[in-house]
Amino acid sequence: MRNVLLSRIINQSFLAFIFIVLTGFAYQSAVAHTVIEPAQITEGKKSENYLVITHGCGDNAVIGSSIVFPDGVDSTITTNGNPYSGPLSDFVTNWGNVIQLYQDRSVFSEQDTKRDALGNVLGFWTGGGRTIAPHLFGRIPFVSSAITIKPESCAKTIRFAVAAADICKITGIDDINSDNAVSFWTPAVGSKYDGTPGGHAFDFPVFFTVNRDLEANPLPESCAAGQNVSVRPSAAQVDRDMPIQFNGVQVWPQP
Ligand SMILES: [Cu+2]
Repeated sequence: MRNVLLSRIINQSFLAFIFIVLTGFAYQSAVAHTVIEPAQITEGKKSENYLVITHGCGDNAVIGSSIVFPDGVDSTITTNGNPYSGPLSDFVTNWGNVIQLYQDRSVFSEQDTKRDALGNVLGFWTGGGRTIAPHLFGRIPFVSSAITIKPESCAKTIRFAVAAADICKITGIDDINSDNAVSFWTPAVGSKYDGTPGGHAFDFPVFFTVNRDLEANPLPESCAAGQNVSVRPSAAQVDRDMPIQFNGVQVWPQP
Protein backbone atom coordinates (compact mmCIF):
# COMPACT_ATOMS: atom_id res chain seq x y z
CA MET A 1 0.00 0.00 0.00
CA ARG A 2 2.71 2.40 0.99
CA ASN A 3 4.64 1.56 -2.15
CA VAL A 4 1.62 2.19 -4.35
CA LEU A 5 1.12 5.57 -2.72
CA LEU A 6 4.78 6.42 -3.07
CA SER A 7 4.88 5.52 -6.75
CA ARG A 8 1.73 7.55 -7.30
CA ILE A 9 3.34 10.59 -5.71
CA ILE A 10 6.48 10.07 -7.75
CA ASN A 11 4.42 9.68 -10.91
CA GLN A 12 2.50 12.85 -10.18
CA SER A 13 5.56 14.92 -9.47
CA PHE A 14 7.21 13.48 -12.57
CA LEU A 15 4.20 14.54 -14.64
CA ALA A 16 4.30 17.98 -13.04
CA PHE A 17 7.98 18.19 -13.87
CA ILE A 18 7.36 17.21 -17.50
CA PHE A 19 4.55 19.76 -17.67
CA ILE A 20 6.81 22.53 -16.36
CA VAL A 21 9.57 21.57 -18.78
CA LEU A 22 7.21 21.49 -21.76
CA THR A 23 5.43 24.75 -20.95
CA GLY A 24 8.80 26.30 -20.19
CA PHE A 25 10.03 25.42 -23.65
CA ALA A 26 6.80 26.57 -25.26
CA TYR A 27 7.07 29.88 -23.43
CA GLN A 28 10.70 30.30 -24.42
CA SER A 29 10.09 29.66 -28.09
CA ALA A 30 7.08 31.98 -28.00
CA VAL A 31 9.08 34.93 -26.72
CA ALA A 32 12.45 34.17 -28.25
CA HIS A 33 11.99 36.08 -31.47
CA THR A 34 12.86 39.64 -32.24
CA VAL A 35 9.71 41.73 -31.83
CA ILE A 36 8.34 45.24 -31.61
CA GLU A 37 6.82 46.03 -28.23
CA PRO A 38 4.08 46.93 -27.90
CA ALA A 39 3.17 44.83 -30.94
CA GLN A 40 -0.24 46.49 -31.18
CA ILE A 41 -1.08 50.16 -30.86
CA THR A 42 -4.33 52.13 -31.03
CA GLU A 43 -4.91 54.56 -33.87
CA GLY A 44 -4.87 58.25 -33.07
CA LYS A 45 -2.30 57.93 -30.31
CA LYS A 46 1.43 58.22 -30.44
CA SER A 47 3.20 55.21 -29.01
CA GLU A 48 6.56 54.64 -27.38
CA ASN A 49 7.95 51.40 -28.78
CA TYR A 50 11.00 49.21 -28.74
CA LEU A 51 12.58 46.88 -31.20
CA VAL A 52 13.46 44.04 -28.84
CA ILE A 53 16.33 41.79 -29.92
CA THR A 54 15.98 38.53 -28.09
CA HIS A 55 18.78 36.28 -29.27
CA GLY A 56 21.88 36.01 -31.40
CA CYS A 57 22.41 34.00 -34.59
CA GLY A 58 23.04 30.51 -33.28
CA ASP A 59 25.90 31.09 -30.86
CA ASN A 60 26.97 34.36 -32.47
CA ALA A 61 26.21 37.61 -30.67
CA VAL A 62 24.25 40.37 -32.40
CA ILE A 63 26.43 43.29 -33.58
CA GLY A 64 23.73 45.32 -35.28
CA SER A 65 20.18 45.40 -36.58
CA SER A 66 18.29 46.74 -39.58
CA ILE A 67 14.55 47.21 -39.81
CA VAL A 68 12.25 48.19 -42.70
CA PHE A 69 8.56 49.09 -42.51
CA PRO A 70 6.36 48.56 -45.60
CA ASP A 71 6.25 51.90 -47.40
CA GLY A 72 2.67 51.43 -48.58
CA VAL A 73 3.72 52.48 -52.09
CA ASP A 74 4.24 49.08 -53.72
CA SER A 75 3.27 46.96 -50.70
CA THR A 76 1.03 43.91 -50.94
CA ILE A 77 -2.31 44.41 -49.19
CA THR A 78 -4.91 41.86 -48.18
CA THR A 79 -8.26 42.30 -46.45
CA ASN A 80 -9.48 39.32 -44.41
CA GLY A 81 -6.88 37.30 -46.29
CA ASN A 82 -8.06 38.30 -49.78
CA PRO A 83 -5.86 40.27 -52.18
CA TYR A 84 -6.67 43.98 -52.31
CA SER A 85 -5.57 45.97 -55.32
CA GLY A 86 -6.31 49.50 -54.09
CA PRO A 87 -3.86 51.79 -52.27
CA LEU A 88 -3.06 51.72 -48.55
CA SER A 89 -4.58 55.21 -48.31
CA ASP A 90 -7.98 53.49 -48.61
CA PHE A 91 -7.37 52.40 -44.99
CA VAL A 92 -4.76 54.69 -43.43
CA THR A 93 -4.85 58.39 -44.12
CA ASN A 94 -1.34 59.29 -42.93
CA TRP A 95 1.02 56.34 -43.39
CA GLY A 96 4.53 57.49 -44.19
CA ASN A 97 6.93 59.16 -41.79
CA VAL A 98 5.13 57.89 -38.70
CA ILE A 99 8.28 56.33 -37.23
CA GLN A 100 11.05 58.26 -35.51
CA LEU A 101 14.14 56.75 -33.92
CA TYR A 102 15.37 57.89 -30.53
CA GLN A 103 19.08 58.50 -30.20
CA ASP A 104 20.18 55.97 -27.62
CA ARG A 105 23.65 54.53 -27.60
CA SER A 106 23.19 52.29 -24.61
CA VAL A 107 23.10 49.16 -26.77
CA PHE A 108 25.08 50.06 -29.92
CA SER A 109 27.27 53.04 -30.71
CA GLU A 110 25.88 54.00 -34.13
CA GLN A 111 22.36 54.38 -35.47
CA ASP A 112 20.34 56.23 -38.05
CA THR A 113 17.03 56.29 -39.84
CA LYS A 114 16.37 55.04 -43.36
CA ARG A 115 14.54 57.51 -45.57
CA ASP A 116 12.84 57.56 -48.93
CA ALA A 117 13.48 60.20 -51.58
CA LEU A 118 10.98 62.53 -49.87
CA GLY A 119 12.72 62.20 -46.51
CA ASN A 120 10.05 59.94 -44.98
CA VAL A 121 11.45 57.55 -42.38
CA LEU A 122 10.96 53.95 -43.55
CA GLY A 123 13.02 52.19 -40.92
CA PHE A 124 16.27 52.40 -39.06
CA TRP A 125 19.50 50.61 -38.27
CA THR A 126 21.77 50.38 -35.28
CA GLY A 127 25.13 48.72 -34.70
CA GLY A 128 28.73 48.96 -33.65
CA GLY A 129 30.46 49.35 -30.33
CA ARG A 130 29.45 46.44 -28.15
CA THR A 131 27.54 43.27 -28.93
CA ILE A 132 24.40 42.08 -27.15
CA ALA A 133 25.29 39.31 -24.70
CA PRO A 134 23.68 36.12 -26.04
CA HIS A 135 21.72 35.52 -22.82
CA LEU A 136 20.33 39.08 -22.63
CA PHE A 137 17.80 41.11 -24.60
CA GLY A 138 18.61 44.39 -26.31
CA ARG A 139 16.02 47.09 -26.95
CA ILE A 140 16.11 49.98 -29.38
CA PRO A 141 13.59 52.75 -28.65
CA PHE A 142 11.50 54.50 -31.29
CA VAL A 143 8.25 56.42 -31.36
CA SER A 144 5.32 56.10 -33.74
CA SER A 145 3.16 59.19 -34.20
CA ALA A 146 -0.63 58.99 -34.27
CA ILE A 147 -1.80 56.84 -37.17
CA THR A 148 -5.32 57.49 -38.45
CA ILE A 149 -7.61 54.83 -39.87
CA LYS A 150 -9.88 56.23 -42.58
CA PRO A 151 -13.33 56.63 -41.01
CA GLU A 152 -15.20 55.46 -44.15
CA SER A 153 -13.11 52.33 -44.40
CA CYS A 154 -14.02 48.98 -42.88
CA ALA A 155 -10.52 48.45 -41.47
CA LYS A 156 -10.61 47.15 -37.92
CA THR A 157 -6.94 46.24 -37.68
CA ILE A 158 -4.01 47.03 -39.95
CA ARG A 159 -1.12 44.65 -39.51
CA PHE A 160 2.22 45.65 -40.99
CA ALA A 161 4.75 42.90 -41.68
CA VAL A 162 8.00 44.61 -40.79
CA ALA A 163 11.27 43.19 -42.10
CA ALA A 164 14.10 43.04 -39.57
CA ALA A 165 17.55 41.51 -39.64
CA ASP A 166 19.76 40.95 -36.60
CA ILE A 167 23.32 40.91 -37.86
CA CYS A 168 25.98 38.79 -36.15
CA LYS A 169 28.64 38.73 -38.84
CA ILE A 170 29.21 41.17 -41.69
CA THR A 171 29.26 39.40 -45.05
CA GLY A 172 28.44 40.09 -48.64
CA ILE A 173 24.92 39.26 -49.84
CA ASP A 174 26.05 35.87 -51.21
CA ASP A 175 27.13 34.61 -47.77
CA ILE A 176 24.32 36.14 -45.82
CA ASN A 177 22.64 32.79 -45.10
CA SER A 178 25.82 30.97 -44.09
CA ASP A 179 27.58 30.50 -40.74
CA ASN A 180 24.83 32.02 -38.62
CA ALA A 181 25.70 35.43 -40.01
CA VAL A 182 22.20 36.92 -39.69
CA SER A 183 18.90 36.19 -37.99
CA PHE A 184 16.10 37.21 -40.34
CA TRP A 185 12.67 38.29 -39.15
CA THR A 186 11.36 39.06 -42.58
CA PRO A 187 8.27 38.30 -44.61
CA ALA A 188 9.25 35.90 -47.40
CA VAL A 189 8.40 38.20 -50.27
CA GLY A 190 11.14 37.05 -52.63
CA SER A 191 13.77 39.55 -51.52
CA LYS A 192 17.45 38.78 -50.95
CA TYR A 193 16.67 38.92 -47.23
CA ASP A 194 14.09 36.14 -47.07
CA GLY A 195 16.43 33.82 -45.15
CA THR A 196 16.38 30.06 -45.65
CA PRO A 197 13.12 28.13 -46.17
CA GLY A 198 12.63 25.90 -43.15
CA GLY A 199 15.18 27.90 -41.18
CA HIS A 200 14.65 29.59 -37.84
CA ALA A 201 11.63 31.88 -38.07
CA PHE A 202 11.39 31.67 -41.86
CA ASP A 203 8.63 34.00 -43.11
CA PHE A 204 8.12 35.15 -39.53
CA PRO A 205 8.30 38.94 -39.76
CA VAL A 206 8.09 41.42 -36.92
CA PHE A 207 4.45 42.48 -36.77
CA PHE A 208 3.24 45.95 -35.93
CA THR A 209 -0.53 46.30 -35.73
CA VAL A 210 -2.67 49.42 -35.61
CA ASN A 211 -6.07 48.80 -34.04
CA ARG A 212 -9.07 50.96 -34.90
CA ASP A 213 -10.43 52.99 -31.99
CA LEU A 214 -13.94 51.57 -32.29
CA GLU A 215 -15.40 54.15 -29.90
CA ALA A 216 -13.90 57.30 -31.39
CA ASN A 217 -14.00 55.98 -34.95
CA PRO A 218 -16.79 53.39 -35.15
CA LEU A 219 -17.10 51.10 -38.15
CA PRO A 220 -19.69 52.21 -40.73
CA GLU A 221 -22.78 50.02 -40.41
CA SER A 222 -22.29 48.56 -43.87
CA CYS A 223 -19.00 47.03 -42.74
CA ALA A 224 -20.49 44.21 -40.66
CA ALA A 225 -17.61 42.70 -38.67
CA GLY A 226 -15.00 44.85 -40.41
CA GLN A 227 -11.77 43.97 -42.12
CA ASN A 228 -8.38 42.83 -40.94
CA VAL A 229 -5.93 44.48 -43.29
CA SER A 230 -2.47 43.05 -43.77
CA VAL A 231 0.41 44.93 -45.40
CA ARG A 232 3.63 43.32 -46.61
CA PRO A 233 6.53 45.18 -48.18
CA SER A 234 7.50 44.45 -51.77
CA ALA A 235 10.69 42.49 -52.52
CA ALA A 236 11.99 45.57 -54.32
CA GLN A 237 11.50 47.71 -51.23
CA VAL A 238 13.20 45.24 -48.88
CA ASP A 239 16.13 44.90 -51.29
CA ARG A 240 16.40 48.68 -51.53
CA ASP A 241 15.94 49.59 -47.86
CA MET A 242 17.46 46.73 -45.88
CA PRO A 243 21.17 47.52 -46.51
CA ILE A 244 22.90 49.76 -43.98
CA GLN A 245 24.43 53.01 -45.23
CA PHE A 246 26.94 54.62 -42.90
CA ASN A 247 28.07 58.13 -43.86
CA GLY A 248 26.90 57.49 -47.40
CA VAL A 249 28.73 54.18 -47.76
CA GLN A 250 27.05 50.77 -47.67
CA VAL A 251 28.57 48.78 -44.81
CA TRP A 252 26.13 45.86 -44.73
CA PRO A 253 25.88 43.67 -46.63
CA GLN A 254 29.41 44.25 -47.85
CA PRO A 255 29.10 45.65 -51.37
CU1 LIG B 1 13.87 33.04 -32.28
